[in-house]
Amino acid sequence: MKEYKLSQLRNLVLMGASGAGKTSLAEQVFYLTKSTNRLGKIDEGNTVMDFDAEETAKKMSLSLSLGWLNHRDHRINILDTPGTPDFIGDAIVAIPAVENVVLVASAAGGFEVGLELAIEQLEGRKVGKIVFVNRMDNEHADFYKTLESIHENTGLNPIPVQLPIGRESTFEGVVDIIRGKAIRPSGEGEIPAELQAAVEDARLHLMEAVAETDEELLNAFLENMELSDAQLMQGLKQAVAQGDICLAFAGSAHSGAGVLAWLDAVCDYLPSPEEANPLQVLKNGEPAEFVASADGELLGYVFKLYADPNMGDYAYVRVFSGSLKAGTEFYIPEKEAKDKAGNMYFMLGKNRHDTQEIRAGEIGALVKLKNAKVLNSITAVGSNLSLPMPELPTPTYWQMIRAANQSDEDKIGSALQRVIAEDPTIRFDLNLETHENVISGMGEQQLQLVLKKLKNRYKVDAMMKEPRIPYKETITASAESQYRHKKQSGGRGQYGEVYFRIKPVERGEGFQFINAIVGGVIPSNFIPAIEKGLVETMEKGIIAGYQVVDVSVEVYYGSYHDVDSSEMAFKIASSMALKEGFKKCRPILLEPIHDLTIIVPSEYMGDVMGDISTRRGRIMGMEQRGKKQYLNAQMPVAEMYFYYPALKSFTQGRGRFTQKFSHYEKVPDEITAKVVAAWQESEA
Ligand SMILES: Nc1nc2c(ncn2[C@@H]2O[C@H](COP(=O)(O)OP(=O)(O)O)[C@@H](O)[C@H]2O)c(=O)[nH]1
Ligand SMILES: [Mg+2]
Repeated sequence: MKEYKLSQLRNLVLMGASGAGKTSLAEQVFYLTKSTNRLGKIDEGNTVMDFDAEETAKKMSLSLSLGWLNHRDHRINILDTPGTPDFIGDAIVAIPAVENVVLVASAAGGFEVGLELAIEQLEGRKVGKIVFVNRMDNEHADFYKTLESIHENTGLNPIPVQLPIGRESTFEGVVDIIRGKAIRPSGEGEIPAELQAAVEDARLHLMEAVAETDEELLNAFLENMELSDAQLMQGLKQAVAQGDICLAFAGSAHSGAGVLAWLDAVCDYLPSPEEANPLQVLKNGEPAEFVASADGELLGYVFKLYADPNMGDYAYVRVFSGSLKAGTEFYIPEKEAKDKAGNMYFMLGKNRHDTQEIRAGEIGALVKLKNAKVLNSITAVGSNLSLPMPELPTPTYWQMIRAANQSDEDKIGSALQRVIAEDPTIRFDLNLETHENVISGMGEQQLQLVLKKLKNRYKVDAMMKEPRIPYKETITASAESQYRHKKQSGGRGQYGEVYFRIKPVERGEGFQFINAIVGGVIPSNFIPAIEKGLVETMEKGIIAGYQVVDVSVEVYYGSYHDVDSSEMAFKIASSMALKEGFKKCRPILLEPIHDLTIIVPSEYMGDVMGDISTRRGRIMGMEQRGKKQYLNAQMPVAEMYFYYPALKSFTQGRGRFTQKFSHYEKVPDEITAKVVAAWQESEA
């Protein structure tokens, strides 16, 4: 492979709604630049980027994939991401791996929720962003309306640098307003007469937008009411690299019109890795700036794992500085561990091209790493550098998961680990209260895909169902209780008797055991058995099968038998005394309550607030930010587990939320009665 200088490299991630045409655009550019020799189609399931079996079956991207091409002595790396909100994690993690985000919008689809979500991920990030208005060949395609609707709904203001020539069936190419040329698949020409005025307008609009990003340029612009070509180019590149301006393009991934013109613009107007310097890094854990260079210190980033069942796990890696060479050791600061780069590749979909090194500015894949995972830095052994990592959204959807057949129980663990390592937003925990394995993430589609991968790749049948609510049991009053366990028929007998005072304690105090036995009415060697009887009973639950918390039990009296008393006898007596006493103490259930921040366009606020109260939620406050309302609320987990699908349905998919545990709170009596009855039935 040819050695490219940093200035000849461009790294792009394609983001936007599912169906906008990201994968088709990638396919078209690979074909037009002869990276591939045939044009694959989504509908035929033969594109370069959607190579996974699940993707070809669904005819849509479900996971990030990598590709590259050469154009005009530049090398362009393209990361294609899935547009479904469930799979946003891949894109969030990929953004720091590139200098440029290409927001692919459909010219014909109306405003797209997936695009809005993508744009939200760019807030506050210093990354180049451009809008590619695709599907210009489509019925109802409207370049200007699409840009307007993006501006109106998200506040992002894309400024055209290329204008479409024609639309729908007459869409034939674009005019580049900086170069002043019409560019059609057949070649370059003069600007069509009917577009002259629009091009003039757009050029002035672009100059104005560029001038507004820099004081010196603004003064120059105000003086002459225009910028020189050199001023415009320099200001434009600078503004794009800083993320201060968003350029807009038009094209059709389907016909290819506008696509090569856009690739030219990628080379001419978008920042190279060199222009993105300095990088924000951490030095000994503290924020610092770092100038990346081809012969500088090694610094890289792992942004995707792909578990190929036959070839092993691929780690997709961006190298920012220095060079990662095959056969060398490197360090992962987040793991405080070393790893070794074995074989390495440049990936075009699933096709591997061997390489001996991945140089600064390039993106490649490593295999058989021992320690490195997604969101890890790659540094030289002994380095004090690392990269700040993007924050991931909290889960919004939960399911318990287990093997469908008991015989698969041993296999499911390791297969599940490999599958979920591919998607950084999926979490997997054993819930200590309900003893269920709970898998959580961004939505149903995402978790269903986990089941499919388990089956197709690892031959494990798994099932999911609603998780149990991790209720807890506690009491609201004090009582005394007594139990004598006595069995003295035949053989060695059993004998133990305890007297308890049972009291509620403060929320969060857990279990307190007080030994108030005096005068040896129970010998001290039996006291631990009494405590053990209590702990075991509390773990199992008393009224509904949930852990008992926030209770104090004082053993203050009892009796024993010289021969028949045993630890077992006292354990049983203790357990029985607690069970009987507990029921006299007005027991209740506690349920976990979470803090939610719900983010919706303002027009849905009324519906969202009404719905929260039907879910036993409490509104804690709200704040308007841009076009969105941020609503803080508290909601019981029992309602939150099912909240996301509902929120999506009455906000046309535009609502979302983040959440975290807040506290435990009393369950309303009528719900407690139902939970208790259900448990009694299952025990009967
Ligand atoms: N008419 C038309 N259809 C397109 C265009 N780009 C993509 N499509 C179709 O739109 C559907 C979704 O395309 P895809 O590339 O999978 O979109 P993605 O989800 O953004 O990757 C497929 O059926 C494509 O054939 C385009 O420019 N024009
Ligand atoms: Mg796609």
